[in-house]
Amino acid sequence: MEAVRALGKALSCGGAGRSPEPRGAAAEERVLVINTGGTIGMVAESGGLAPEPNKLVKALKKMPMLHDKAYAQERVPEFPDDTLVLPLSKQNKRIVYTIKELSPLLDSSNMTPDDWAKIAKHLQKYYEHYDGFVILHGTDTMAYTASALSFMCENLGKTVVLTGSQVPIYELRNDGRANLLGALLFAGQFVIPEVCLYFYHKLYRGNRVTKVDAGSFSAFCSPNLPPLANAEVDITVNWETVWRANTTEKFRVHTNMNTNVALLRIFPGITAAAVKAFLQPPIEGIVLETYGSGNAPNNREDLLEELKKATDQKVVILNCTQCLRGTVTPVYATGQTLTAVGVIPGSDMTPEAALAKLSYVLSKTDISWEEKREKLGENLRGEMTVVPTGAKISLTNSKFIQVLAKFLATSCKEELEAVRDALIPSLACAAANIGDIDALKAIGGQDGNLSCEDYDGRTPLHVASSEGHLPLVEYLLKSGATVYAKDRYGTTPLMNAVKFRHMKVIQLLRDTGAHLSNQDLQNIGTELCRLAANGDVEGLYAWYLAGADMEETGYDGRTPLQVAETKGNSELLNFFDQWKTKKVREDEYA
Ligand code: ASN
Repeated sequence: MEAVRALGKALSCGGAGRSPEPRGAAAEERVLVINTGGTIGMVAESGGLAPEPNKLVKALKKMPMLHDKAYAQERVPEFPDDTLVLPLSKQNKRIVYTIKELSPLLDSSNMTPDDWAKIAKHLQKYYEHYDGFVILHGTDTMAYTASALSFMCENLGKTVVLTGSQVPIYELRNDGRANLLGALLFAGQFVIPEVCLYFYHKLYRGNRVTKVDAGSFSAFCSPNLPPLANAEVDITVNWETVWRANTTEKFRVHTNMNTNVALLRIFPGITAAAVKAFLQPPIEGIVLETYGSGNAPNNREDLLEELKKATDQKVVILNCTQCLRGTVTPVYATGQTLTAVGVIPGSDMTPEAALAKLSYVLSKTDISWEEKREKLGENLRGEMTVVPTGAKISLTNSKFIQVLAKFLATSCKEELEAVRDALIPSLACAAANIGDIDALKAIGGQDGNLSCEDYDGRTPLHVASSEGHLPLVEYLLKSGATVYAKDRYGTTPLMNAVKFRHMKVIQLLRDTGAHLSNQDLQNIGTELCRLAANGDVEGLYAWYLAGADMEETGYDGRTPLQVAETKGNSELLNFFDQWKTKKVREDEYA
């Protein structure tokens, strides 16, 4: 928390004595850029293109589209050296971004699971300090890293975007500038709580992409899932596709991936000896890349026998198609035979995602081998399609919207969609206001996004937190509502719960990863001293639960405890006594 506050002070209006940000000024969002290497920051050397350390920040500072020098100099003289700021966005936001360069910078062909763990640990370390994250990465293995991070990041609630380029950013014609800018805008302006990959105007789900072109700016494709967002003339986010953790658990990273996994591509004439050699210990799991909709020869007893022997010995085999697009289905006898020897159908996962999932699931020590097999068939991070295609819920199935639409005399699908988009935020906030879970369920069931914002940027979670509707807050969180939503004043659901002193809601939001921001902590010492001066124990307890530091000093340099001591209020002193011994009793204040 100290670090957040230090950064907050450095980036705020210039420290003590300066007037606060003028009313109506753009909101500042903080993004951490983790530079791992890749072509984006490479220079030509005698041995070919290679990453060059300590060069990127200096170069970016000279690019007006990626750094607003005047703003940086005028508003924040203490701007740290590694921190840059984008020009004002169309959405009236300032994205302040800090670049952390990993050492050594790597061509992504040199990356290993240890490097994924290094990135994940950085995400964990700085998670509460930034609104979103960008990872600069080489394109060659970006799909592998994106897939791996999607599993390693558990209960993710913030936007993580991997990007890079095909041509170094230092060259006149390059794709690095646009890719970095797009990634920063997504990470800073939207809460898309996924590990995403941004490339050539499109934001993809990271575990759905594969590199398909070595010589084009459009290097990636997401064959089985449309992009999460398109950055064309306008930025459009496909909110209904966005994957959400649906949990009340805090963000954490899982880094000890199992490396005894491999990819095996079937081909006509593959020998049983080759398969046997491949499946020897220490191998614990393989992704079998099969033909078409998951087929392998069913007239090759020798091959099937090797596969059966391996699954009997608890080697996990996951079936994915060699085709770029499509899914594993039990249509053919040649596919069904594989299931019969214990191979798990992998739906429409990319081989990159399947390998990462295998590595992640096999590394879990708290579940049995049977449970691991089960997990591999489940959709853990949106990496596979579980709803049969064609069964997509369509707007015309929605009774509720139809009734409204009829009332409004609309007729075509586009009109219905427009009606839905316009009404859902208000309806969802109204339902949250009266604590009506059934109404919210009905809205959610209409394809409604329960993180939708009303005209003031307020989400149902803001409203439910203000009202203290605990079961509804829990329902929203489990339905994927984000704890990091900010309304137009920069207020989060946590601050709403603090303001209206709903202790159980504060606790639940904190458990889900909510934390106080720099904005919330400005003048916190003075606020705590004011509460102490008023003998307002409940107010102090609410801030305490939200994570505020009770030792903050007020404008006159006194701590809340010192103020309490001069007041001599016994309830207040009792609270501080409990706080000192780290034993604040919930039942007394909640
Ligand atoms: N070899 C480079 C890398 O993956 C390719 C690139 O970034 N375009 O690091």
